[in-house]
Amino acid sequence: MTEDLLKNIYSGDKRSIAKAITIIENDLPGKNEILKSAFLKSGKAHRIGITGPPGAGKSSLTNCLVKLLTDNGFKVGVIAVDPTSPFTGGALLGDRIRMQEIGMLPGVFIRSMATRGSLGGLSQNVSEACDILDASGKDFILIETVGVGQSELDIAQTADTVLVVLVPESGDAVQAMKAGLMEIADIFVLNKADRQGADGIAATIKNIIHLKPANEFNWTINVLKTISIQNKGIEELLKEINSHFSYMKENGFLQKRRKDNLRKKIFELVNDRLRISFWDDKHKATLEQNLDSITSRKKDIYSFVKEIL
Ligand SMILES: Nc1nc2c(ncn2[C@@H]2O[C@H](COP(=O)(O)OP(=O)(O)O)[C@@H](O)[C@H]2O)c(=O)[nH]1
Ligand SMILES: [Mg+2]
Repeated sequence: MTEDLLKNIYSGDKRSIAKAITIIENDLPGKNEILKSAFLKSGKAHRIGITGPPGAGKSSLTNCLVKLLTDNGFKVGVIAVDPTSPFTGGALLGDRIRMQEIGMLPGVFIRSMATRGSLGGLSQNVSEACDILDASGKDFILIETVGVGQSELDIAQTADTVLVVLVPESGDAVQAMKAGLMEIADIFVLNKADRQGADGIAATIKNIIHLKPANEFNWTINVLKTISIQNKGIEELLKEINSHFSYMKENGFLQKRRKDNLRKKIFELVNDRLRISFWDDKHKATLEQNLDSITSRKKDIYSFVKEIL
């Protein structure tokens, strides 16, 4: 059964891809077999992280890029990590409608992954979904995340190329710096360049880039202006994205970056497995038996930790 599913995924069948991602998200039977097989088939796609503050135009830009890429004959996968509002419990309707439209294009697969309060398992799920899309033959995978929390930055960093999207609003660049977005950007996109002050903010961002020491890859970070609602600046942006990928590949940096990402992922997986297997009923009971004497300071926590380990 899983074998058939895998075969259909590798032929690019949308429903099978969707099914596989659901199996991964919900930890359903077959998950391991799918992941193992897909991992070995992946590694060909160019993964692009698109991050930035809410409302900057990440979804609009994603749409423009998907259209341009499909026009050029490429197959594209999109993973959108939607902000889950605690009040509505869902992504913005406008985003969803736009996403559905491009999802109809041939060769395009779109998937939203909800944050569901905790981000813990999310970054694993997202990178696993990317492996499925990669194995299904997508040339490009776009990962849209809101750049606010550490885990969301981690998701963006599983990409080969990271776009940080900002808008010409006062304080935006400063906010982005505080949120750690400056550190992960390979390309800055100043979207909503139709608004006032775009040139000023672009200059500010350029100044900030120059103040920073060059990163290990010595890549020149550029600031590109776009107006995604008018489809302006998108071709130039794609050119820059492709230049970055070529640069990374030709200098052996892509291999290095992917190695670093995989090392991190393996650490995470081992930590998770150890934690889960360690806290079995026996160890939980031992903890409960000792908590009273620890709370009343008859026993110190450090000796207990050593003991239980
Ligand atoms: N004026 C202007 N508005 C834009 C532009 N790009 C996106 N928007 C609007 O900004 C809002 C947020 O865009 P969206 O793509 O959902 O942002 P996201 O939250 O970063 O994904 C939407 O109402 C868009 O129509 C642009 O280039 N110029
Ligand atoms: Mg969005």
